[in-house]
Amino acid sequence: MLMTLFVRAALSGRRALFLFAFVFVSAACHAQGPQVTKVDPPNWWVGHTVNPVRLLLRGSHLAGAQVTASGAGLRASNIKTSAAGTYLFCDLTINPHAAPGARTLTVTTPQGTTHTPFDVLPALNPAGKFAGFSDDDVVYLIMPDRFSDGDLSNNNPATSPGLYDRANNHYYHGGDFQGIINHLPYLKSLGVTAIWITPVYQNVSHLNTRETDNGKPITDYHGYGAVDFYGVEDHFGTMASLQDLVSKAHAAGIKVIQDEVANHTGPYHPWATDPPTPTWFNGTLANHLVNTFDIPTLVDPHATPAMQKATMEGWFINILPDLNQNDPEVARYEIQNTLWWVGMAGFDGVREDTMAYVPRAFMQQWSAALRRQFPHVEAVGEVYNGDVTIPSFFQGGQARFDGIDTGVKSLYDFPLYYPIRRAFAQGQSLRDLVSILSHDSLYPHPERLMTFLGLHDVDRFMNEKGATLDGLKLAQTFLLTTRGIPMLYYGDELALPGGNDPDSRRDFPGGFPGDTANAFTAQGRTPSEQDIWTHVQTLTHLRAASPALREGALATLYVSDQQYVYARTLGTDAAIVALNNAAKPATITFPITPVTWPSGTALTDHLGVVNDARVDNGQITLTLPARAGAVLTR
Ligand SMILES: [Ca+2]
Ligand SMILES: [Ca+2]
Repeated sequence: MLMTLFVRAALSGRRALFLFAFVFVSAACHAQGPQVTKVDPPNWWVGHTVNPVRLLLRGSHLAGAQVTASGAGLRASNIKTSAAGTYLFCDLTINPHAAPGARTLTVTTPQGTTHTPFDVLPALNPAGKFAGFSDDDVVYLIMPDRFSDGDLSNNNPATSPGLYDRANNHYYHGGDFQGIINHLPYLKSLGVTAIWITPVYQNVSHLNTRETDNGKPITDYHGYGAVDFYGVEDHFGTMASLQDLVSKAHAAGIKVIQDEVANHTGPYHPWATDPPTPTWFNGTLANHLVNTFDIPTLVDPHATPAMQKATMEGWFINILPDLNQNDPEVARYEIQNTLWWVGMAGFDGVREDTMAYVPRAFMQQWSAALRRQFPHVEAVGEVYNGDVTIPSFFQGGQARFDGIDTGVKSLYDFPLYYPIRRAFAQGQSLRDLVSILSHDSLYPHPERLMTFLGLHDVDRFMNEKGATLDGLKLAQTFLLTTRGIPMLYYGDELALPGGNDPDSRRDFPGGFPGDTANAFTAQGRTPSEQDIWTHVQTLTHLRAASPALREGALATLYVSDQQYVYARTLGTDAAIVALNNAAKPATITFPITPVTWPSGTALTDHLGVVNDARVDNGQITLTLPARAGAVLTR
């Protein structure tokens, strides 16, 4: 910090002018030969489905440059340089028999030559990686900065100093990959089979003064402000520690889903002031539209492109530069970037942020490329809207009126999220849940929807009006027994409170030095935390043990304002879930068809609230306690 102040003070006066003059004169003396400061991607694989790979070099004096690759098996072609001479694109063809190893790219102009390294990697080995995810999984969302600090040495990196302050909820708190590694046994014990980690791209290394809170600058601890799509955020670790996390998660039977952003860059990305092509962004820093989030126009066959323009091309919160995927160079860069991260880290799935604001034709091209290289890797898209007719339009598996099938098989179930909150927190009718589920035929694959009761962009469940621990447990019972891929937000297994972002992103208790309680252990949890935790664990274990609860058909057996009973059936496996959302006990009778349990069958309630359930001539009569649910099997 002192050092930073000193440098700033030194640069603020006449000395800065002197330094500038020195650098300028020095560069002029060196005849302006080409310089390369960055190569995206820095490496690629032999035998990859993308061949040639398109390279983007950044530097200076690159206008008109030629590129040759030294060493066997590489050939550069289709070179294009930017007018300002700060970018060079080229195709790099990798011979299928090329030996893996270090290579050198030689960049030449009439003024000089420079060399830059490029690595050829061995063909990707899919063993134990790239597995995808499905309704057999229980997903757990982690914000790396807020989960656990396992490496104190990266809290205030020399390359991005002054951004660490646990007392400021807009600053980095020290959480990292090592913290997640340390708590893989905790996740395993909870019954988690996949983690979704928010973006790990390198974000800006200084305060963000363009996006402020009450006039105060913030940091991009959340990871959504990439300044380098090929860099790992230095507060979280390195590519090596990310690879370590993924391989240790895999060894524990836990998959890893990467969070990526194709729609925009962070405000400080170097491209924002110097784009690689004139059409790299929709608009410019000085002159662009603002995203109006008018998603309904995107599914409207009668909407004109003009009506959709601001939503598709506007800059998110007027700050984040909107990438133009209709520029083929952008599309190619972004597709390769996705394949690079999956290949490098070994991810099993990709979460696509703000998917609706990216052209559908691009999403189709992107998901096809992903599937070509990684046939099992799945993508989950964020279409932030509660109207079933809207997210369903974006789900892969079916071409829509525009002739496009996005190929993105999973989507977040925002339409089900809102009634979950209204019913189980606010005590409103359960009929709303049934009503949303009744529209499932609009989705090509309702079983692939990722269901949730909270995530990092909304208030915590416990901050919802009317929320109680019993209500949270009911919501979790529903989430983990209905159709779809259940996703848990870190800390909801402890009923962690939190209002608006960033309050909803509080540190996991026990994950950080000096924490007074450690909720990673049973001894460190309060009795009510332990109660919720055990409830979630019971449900994940039930789900793991029952194919019907994971993959079974969903059948509604009984609905009233505050009671809801449904069955999950798969072959001979079946479970019946009965929920009472009322503040008083309820006695209900319902038919069990399509479940075929014979009359007289005694049933077990795995949540321990009903102890005498029995089938009687195709019906069950149950008395449920106030605000409680039962999961019944034979
Ligand atoms: Ca740390
Ligand atoms: Ca866009």
